[in-house]
Amino acid sequence: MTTLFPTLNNKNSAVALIENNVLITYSDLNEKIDRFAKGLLGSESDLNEERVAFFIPASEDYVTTLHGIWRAGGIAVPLNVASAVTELDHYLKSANVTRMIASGKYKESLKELCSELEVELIDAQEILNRSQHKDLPAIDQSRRAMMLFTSGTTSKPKGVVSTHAIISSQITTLIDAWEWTSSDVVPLFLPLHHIHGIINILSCGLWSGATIDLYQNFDITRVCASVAAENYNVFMAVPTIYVKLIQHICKLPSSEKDRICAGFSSMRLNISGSAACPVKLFNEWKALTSQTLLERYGMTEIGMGISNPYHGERRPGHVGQALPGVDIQLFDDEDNLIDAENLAGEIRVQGDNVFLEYWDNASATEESFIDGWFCTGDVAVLDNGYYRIMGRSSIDIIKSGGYKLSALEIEGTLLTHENILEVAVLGTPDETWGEAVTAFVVLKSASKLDYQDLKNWCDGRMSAYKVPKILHIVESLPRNAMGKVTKVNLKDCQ
Ligand code: MCA
Ligand code: AMP
Repeated sequence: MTTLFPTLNNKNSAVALIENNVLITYSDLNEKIDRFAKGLLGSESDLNEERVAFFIPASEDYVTTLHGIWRAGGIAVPLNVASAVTELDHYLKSANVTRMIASGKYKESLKELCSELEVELIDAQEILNRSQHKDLPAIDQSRRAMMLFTSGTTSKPKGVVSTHAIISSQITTLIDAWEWTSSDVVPLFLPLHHIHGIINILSCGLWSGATIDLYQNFDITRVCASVAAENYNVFMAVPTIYVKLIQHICKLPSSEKDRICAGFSSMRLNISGSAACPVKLFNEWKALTSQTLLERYGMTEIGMGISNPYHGERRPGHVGQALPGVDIQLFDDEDNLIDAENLAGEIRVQGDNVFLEYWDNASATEESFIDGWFCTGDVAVLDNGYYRIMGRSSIDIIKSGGYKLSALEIEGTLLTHENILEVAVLGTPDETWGEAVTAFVVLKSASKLDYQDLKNWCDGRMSAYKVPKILHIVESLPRNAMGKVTKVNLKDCQ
């Protein structure tokens, strides 16, 4: 039998997952994954990198499905359960998915789409009940294991493919750097279709033999109660969550506030990532909880690349240094390596952590590498030995609450509104979200549109977190001599 994670075996009686206060041991989870993998295989001996999609919130079923697909030799395609169903069409088609796993209300919501696309929609439980006695395939580490979708900028979202070896490298690097152990207990409330939730929390936790307390969404009251009860010793979140926690905690009566702050203070580690952590936030969190946030930098295509140290100086406004085994260099616009401090350049990455390919898109894969370096599109400087992120090379990428959003995708949807003639979308600075999706709209003559109309119209047409937070109706959009909208000029039009 192939066990890809060393802790997932029949002898490990430690608690792997907590789901709604129910404790699930590693051995129970292992047995279930085994059964699931065999049920999924049916009469086949190996899924041979079939893309199996699943639409499952954080739960034992999610973990069983992910690992079951891995053990059966498939490529796991976890989908965002907060997506508008219309957005899933592209993912299923571009990954050539023929089987999708979901249950309950999630399964219901997919019935129409799956039948239209001739995708078989299966309940996780049904697969477990199908169990057959057979051997599982031996999985070579070089085989493809997972496909996560990155937001498209100029094109539709692309499937980022990683092998088992890449995933192992991403996990073990972080376990060493952040000193994960089997005594760790961590809450997991981030979505499970991105690296932050899947690799940094779920997989590092399970690989280490730690305990993961599962949340189906960021339930701030429950999180704070568990922190106050000192249930956790590690906490990982995006900056927006720390902002929300500060706002929430500071409104509470002082006895409750003190218990929650003491809970955070007693932890061994609080990490922030997925978006820039403002220095103000770093300082406020420290003042409130006495925790020095560890900020790190990553990307779907590379896992984590740069991190402040577990021991040593964690410098506010900086993401730290290259993680062991990850090569990081900055390059200028002419592709020359920058070997001096305080000169801005694009972050490029090499290492065992870097993804294999964009699925079925050799040209996009090729374009994203220069001389073997993966080009992130993020701009940074090296400042006294630590990297500081300066921004992104594309104004069309928005980071809102840790989600990377494509301005062009949102514009494309808004343009189908009958009253909208032209639209430009960009991220504008926002204390809570980092950047707020802001739409500048030119209306068709004699048309009207207010914010609430737009918000209602977006419902079901795009994921709720992509819906513009701000609407500006403008007479025209600024354009350059070539007729291209100059979005930078819009920043002044607010
Ligand atoms: C929710 N809303 C948002 C966002 N999330 N608006 C903009 N941006 C968002 N990210 C809106 C909802 O549409 C809703 O609007 C209102 O906020 C309340 O929604 P709710 O779901 O209750 O909010 P929440 O639970 O407080 O969610 C905020 C969140 C969530 C927990 C910060 O956005 C989140 O989980 N973000 C993390 C995403 C993540 O894991 N990213 C990592 C990818 P209305 O009320 O108007 O309907 S990056 C990555 O993996 C790389 C490798 C890395 O470096 O880590
Ligand atoms: P994604 O492609 O969704 O995985 O998002 C990755 C992007 O998030 C990176 O390319 C960065 O732009 C951004 N990011 C991640 N961590 C940080 C950080 N600590 N500071 C600034 N930006 C970050």
